[in-house]
Amino acid sequence: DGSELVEVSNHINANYAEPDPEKFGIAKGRNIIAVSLESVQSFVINEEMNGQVITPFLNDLTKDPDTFYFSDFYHQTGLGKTSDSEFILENSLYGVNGGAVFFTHSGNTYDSLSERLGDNGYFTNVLHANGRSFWNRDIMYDALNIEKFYDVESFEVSDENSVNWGMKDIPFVEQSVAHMQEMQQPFYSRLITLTNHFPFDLNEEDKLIEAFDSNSTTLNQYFQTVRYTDEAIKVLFEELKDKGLYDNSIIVMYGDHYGISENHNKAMGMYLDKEITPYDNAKQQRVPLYIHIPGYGEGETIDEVSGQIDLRPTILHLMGLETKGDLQFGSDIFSPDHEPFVIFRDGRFVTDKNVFVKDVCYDTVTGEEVDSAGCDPFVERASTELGYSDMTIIGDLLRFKDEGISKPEFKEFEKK
Ligand code: GP9
Ligand code: MN
Repeated sequence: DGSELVEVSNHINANYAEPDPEKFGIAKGRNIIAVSLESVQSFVINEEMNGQVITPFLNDLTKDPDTFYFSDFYHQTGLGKTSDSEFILENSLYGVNGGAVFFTHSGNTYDSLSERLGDNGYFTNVLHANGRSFWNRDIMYDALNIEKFYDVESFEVSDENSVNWGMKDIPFVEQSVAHMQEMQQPFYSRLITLTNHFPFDLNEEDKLIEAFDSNSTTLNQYFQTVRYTDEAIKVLFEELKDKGLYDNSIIVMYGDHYGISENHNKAMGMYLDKEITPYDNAKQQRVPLYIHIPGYGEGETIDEVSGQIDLRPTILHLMGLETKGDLQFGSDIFSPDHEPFVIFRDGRFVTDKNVFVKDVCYDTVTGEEVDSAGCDPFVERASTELGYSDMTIIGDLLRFKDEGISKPEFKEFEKK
C-alpha cells in the first residue's frame, strides 16, 4: 500500500547520490544508442587466447579518449537473463527472485528510462531480430512505455544472414542503423545482439580466430563468437559515422549476463591457468560497460565497483535529467557519492574490499578467505535492498506515485 511506498522512498532518498556537476548534462540532447552485448563477460577484454586477440575493437575502445570504460562493472541478472538486464537498465530495480520479472510483473506501473526520455522528447525504441513475444517483451515494453519494438518482422532475415538463434550481428547492426536513419531525433534506441549466445555456433566464414582447446566446446567456441560480435560493433561504429548519426549520439554498451556458467569451471581454469573458486566465479560476473561520447575527449578507465542497477541514473544525469526522488536502487557511477557496493540477485555481493559468497568473505584483490568483519555490515544491507526492490515490484508501488501522491501526502498516508 501507500505506506510501503513511504518506507521504500525514505530508504532510497537517504541513499541518493548527487550527480557530479562536471558530468551532468554532457550528452544533453543527443541520441542514445544502447547496445546489449549478448553474453559478453569482461574476462575477454584486453586479453588473449592462445596468442590471439579476442576483442580488438572493444580493446581499442577502452583506450579511446571519448570513452569511459568500466573495468569493475557487474551484471545483476537472475533467471530472466537478457530480459532481467533490460529490466534493471530501464528501471534501476532488481529482477524478481526465482523467475523472470518480464513474465511475472508485466502489468505493473514503472518509471522507466524510456518513459523519462519519452517525456523529454525522445523517440524510444528497441531493435532486436527475434519474435515480439519472446521473454514477453511485447507486453512488458508497453508497461515500460517503449514506443516501438523493431522485432524480427522489421529485419530482412535469410538463411544466409542467420546462424544459431537467428540473424547474425553484422547484418543486424547494419539494418538497425538503416532504421535509425528514418527515426525522429533525438531517439533512444536499444539494440539487443544475439550471435554470442549459447551454444555459440558460427558459420566457418565468420570464425575470425581459432577455437580454444579444452574439454568444453562451449568455452572453446565462445571466444570465436565474442570475436565475431566485436567485429559487429566495429561495423556499428562505421555505419553510424557513414550515415551521419555518430557525432550527435552517445553509445552505451554493456554485457547482459554471463555466457560461461560454473559448469565450465574446469575449462575456465585451463584458460586462466588456475583453479576456479567461488570467489573467481563471483568476479567472473563482471561484464564490460562502455560509455562512448563522440568528441568528449576526457574519457578514462574507471575501476569503481558498479553494476547494471546504476545505469538508469548514470545515463539520465549525462543527459542532464534529474533523478532525485525517483524510486531507483542504483546511483550515478560518476557521482562522488556513488558507493562501491554491488548486490547480485542471489545475495552474493562485491565491495571495493571484499567479495561475499555463501557466508564466506573474501579479499577482493587476493581472493583469500578473510575474517567476516569486512563483509558483516553489508550482509544485512544487501538483503534489505533486495527486499525493498521486491516490495516495490510485488506491491506495484510505483502506481501510487503515478497517482500523483506527493511526498507530504505520503506522510499522511502513513498515519492512517
Ligand atoms: C532472445 C535473447 C536471448 O531474444 O534476448 O535471451 P537470453 O537467453 O540471453 O536471455
Ligand atoms: Mn542474453
